[in-house]
Amino acid sequence: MPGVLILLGSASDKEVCDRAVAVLRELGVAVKATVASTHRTPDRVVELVRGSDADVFIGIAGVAAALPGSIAALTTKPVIGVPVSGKVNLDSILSIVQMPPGIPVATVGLDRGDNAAILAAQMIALKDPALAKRLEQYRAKQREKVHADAKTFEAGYEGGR
Ligand code: RP5
Repeated sequence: MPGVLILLGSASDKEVCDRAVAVLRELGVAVKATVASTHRTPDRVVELVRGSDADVFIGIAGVAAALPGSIAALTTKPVIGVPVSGKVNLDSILSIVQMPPGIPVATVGLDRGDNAAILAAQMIALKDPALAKRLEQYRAKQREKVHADAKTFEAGYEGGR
């Protein structure tokens, strides 16, 4: 399946995955998501990554979040890592961002499955003009929302005077 393969370290990361899947679906990007823990099921991670024809991988994991790095070790395709929040937070961020030289993972913010999805779509859009156009429209929608919010916000203050 060309598109995006998302691996979650645990079903407990589902909420972050849902955000990524929602954005990818909105952008019309094929996506498959499944649970595969690099600590608890290392063989499953190897099988899934080696057997995948995805263009981009997203690894979502918390605590000692080795999953995105493990995916990156198995492929030369781009890997995006999403650190999941927990009791400490910096644990997952540093585990994903501090990759050794030669095996990069593009790391987005804590729980930012949505940004991982957009970044993945931007990568795929380099060779997909129709997707590039949908990304432009997605950006335009965000712009319009800020303008609308600004109007509502200002009107709220004017009403309070
Ligand atoms: C990580 O450990 C997972 O990605 C999850 O964020 C965290 C906790 O996992 P569970 O104990 O909820 O399965 O591997």
